[in-house]
Amino acid sequence: MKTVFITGASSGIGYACAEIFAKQKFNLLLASRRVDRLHDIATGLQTEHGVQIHTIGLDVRDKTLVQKAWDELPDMWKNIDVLINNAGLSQGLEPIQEGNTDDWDRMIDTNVKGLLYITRLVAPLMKQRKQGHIINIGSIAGKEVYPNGNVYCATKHAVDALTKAMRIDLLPYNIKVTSVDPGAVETEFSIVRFKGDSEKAKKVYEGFTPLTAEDVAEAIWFAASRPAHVNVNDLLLMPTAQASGTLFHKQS
Ligand code: NDP
Ligand code: 8X3
Repeated sequence: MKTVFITGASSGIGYACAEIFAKQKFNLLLASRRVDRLHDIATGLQTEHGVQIHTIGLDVRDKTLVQKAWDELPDMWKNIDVLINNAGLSQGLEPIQEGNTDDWDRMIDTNVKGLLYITRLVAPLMKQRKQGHIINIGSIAGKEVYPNGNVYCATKHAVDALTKAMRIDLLPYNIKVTSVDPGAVETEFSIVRFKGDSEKAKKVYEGFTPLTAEDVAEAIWFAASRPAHVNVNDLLLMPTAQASGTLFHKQS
């Protein structure tokens, strides 16, 4: 049985990935800060699909804790076939001159440094086993920059650069590296961006049909399930009603 490691599995795209990979009979290693949610998810998926599931309460920003969690992980869980670097967030939507520097730290530490800390631990074992697949969740925000998106867009551009860099560095070791880059997906993303303001978050998705977390998980599964000789480098996935980071065809 293969193992997938999903960061940010407590909601949205990460949770949808947990469901789809469980259905495909992968064992699941699930991480996020809200460990209670992970336990509920694990119980549900274990009952439904009979796969093995291990949960880790983890803040990917904390390098020391990430290392400790890895050191304490039973060996069988370290043989990861697919790593989905999904944990991420946006905080605030202000012009650069008004930005909150704590928000900037949170985004850079989670979306860039967290992804690096996790990859640094998983990639050496993939190299040793001469197999593996790293799937980084980028964004349309990693392909273009939109008003007030400044630091979030910068972090997703960094993910785009790191995906390309990983593909080069890991080339000799039969390790696939993919970026999956969605446009607007209705998850907890906007609630987090607007710091709990659900009304403001809901407005983002009014007047058009956004992607669902399941749509994105299906694209991720497509990349993960190609034959051994095929790598999906980059998969940009948009709602039909979205043409760019900010251009939507909305019905009033
Ligand atoms: P959600 O807010 O629903 O999920 C985000 C997940 O990341 C949660 O499970 C959260 O878990 C986890 N997470 C956040 N910070 C940390 C941390 N410091 N350590 C560990 N886990 C963390 O949003 P999405 O599912 O939409 O987001 C998933 C990814 O998709 C992100 O990288 C996001 O940037 C990207 N994306 C989202 C789009 C969208 O429109 N929704 C579009 C393009 C890309 P917990 O809070 O329990 O730690
Ligand atoms: C999330 C999508 O358009 O808010 O990455 O940047 S967007």
